[in-house]
Amino acid sequence: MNPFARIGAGFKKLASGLSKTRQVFQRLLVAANTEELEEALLAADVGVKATEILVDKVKRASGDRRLVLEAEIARLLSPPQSLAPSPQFPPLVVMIVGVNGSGKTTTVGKLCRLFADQGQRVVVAAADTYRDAAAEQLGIWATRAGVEIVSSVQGQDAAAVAFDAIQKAALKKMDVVLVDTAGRLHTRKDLMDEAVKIKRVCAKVKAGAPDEVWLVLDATVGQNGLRQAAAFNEQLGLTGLVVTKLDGTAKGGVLIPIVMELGVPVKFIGTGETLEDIEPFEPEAYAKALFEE
Ligand SMILES: Nc1nc2c(ncn2[C@@H]2O[C@H](COP(=O)(O)OP(=O)(O)OP(=O)(O)O)[C@@H](O)[C@H]2O)c(=O)[nH]1
Ligand SMILES: [Mg+2]
Repeated sequence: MNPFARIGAGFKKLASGLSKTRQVFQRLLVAANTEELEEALLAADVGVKATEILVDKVKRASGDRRLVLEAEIARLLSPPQSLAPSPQFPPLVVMIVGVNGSGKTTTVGKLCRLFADQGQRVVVAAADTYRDAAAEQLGIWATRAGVEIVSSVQGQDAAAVAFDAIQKAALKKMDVVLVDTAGRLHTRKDLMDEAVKIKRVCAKVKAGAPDEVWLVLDATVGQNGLRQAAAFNEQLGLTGLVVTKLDGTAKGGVLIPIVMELGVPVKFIGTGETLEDIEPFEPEAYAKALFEE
C-alpha cells in the first residue's frame, strides 16, 4: 500500500486550516492595479520571485484572475520529483529533522496513526535523547496508534536508537521506520553534525537509508523558514518538507518560495494539535484553499 495515498477528510478541513492565510490571499482578487497586486503578493509571503511570476501571469491572462493564480501557484508548488521514491526494499526509513519546537514529535505521532490506519506496520525511533519527555510523549501516541517504539537505553546516543529501530524493523519485516530527532538550530554546527551522524548510521543497517529526510517547518516563522530549510537541505539533503501550524498563521504563502528555492516537495501539512490534524499535501487543493472555503 502506498503510504502517501490521500486519506484526509478532504477539502473542507484543509480550507478551515488555511482560514487565516486565505484572508491574505483573497486581497489578491481585489487588487485594483499591478502595484496593488504586487504589494498584496509580498504581504502574502510568496517572496519576490513568485510575485514577479504571478504578476506576469495575471497581466497576460485574460481569464478569471483567481483561476489564473490558483493554476500558477499549484505549478510553483509542484517540483519535478513530486512523489516520494519508494524504497528499493523495506522498511521505508524516514528521518524527521527541524529546529526546536517546530512540531517534529507531534508530526511523527500523526504519521504513526496515518500510516497505521493504512495498514502499514510502523516502528518509531525516539531518537531525541536530549528531552526525556520526548520519548514519553511519543510512547503515548505510538501505543495509541498500535505501533512499536524503540527508545534509548541509558548512555545510548541518538544514532544508536535509529540503528536499533531500523534493525528491528528489518528483522520483523516492518514497512516504515519514523526517526524522531531532537530539535536543533540550523546555525549550530555541532548539532547539525550530530544529525549528519544519525543519517550516516542509518545507512549502516540498510543501504540507502534514510530513504527520506523530512524537514518539519513551523509556518508561523514565515520568511525565516527559507533560511532554515536551506541550511538543513545543505547538510542533510532533504527529500521532503512537512509544514506545521498552518492553522495558527496567515503566512501559509511561504510554502511557495521555499518549494521554489529548494526544489523539495511538501509531503504533509499540519493544521492543528490533535493526531487527526495532518493532510497529505496536494498542490492543486492547497492553491484552491488559498482562495476558497
Ligand atoms: N496549532 C498547531 N500546533 C502544532 C502543530 N504541530 C505541532 N504543534 C504544537 O507545537 C508544539 C511543539 O510540538 P512538538 O511536536 O513537541 O515539537 P518538536 O519539534 O518535537 O519540539 P522539540 O523536540 O523540542 O524540538 C506543541 O505544543 C504542539 O502541540 C500544528 O500543526 N498546529
Ligand atoms: Mg520533539
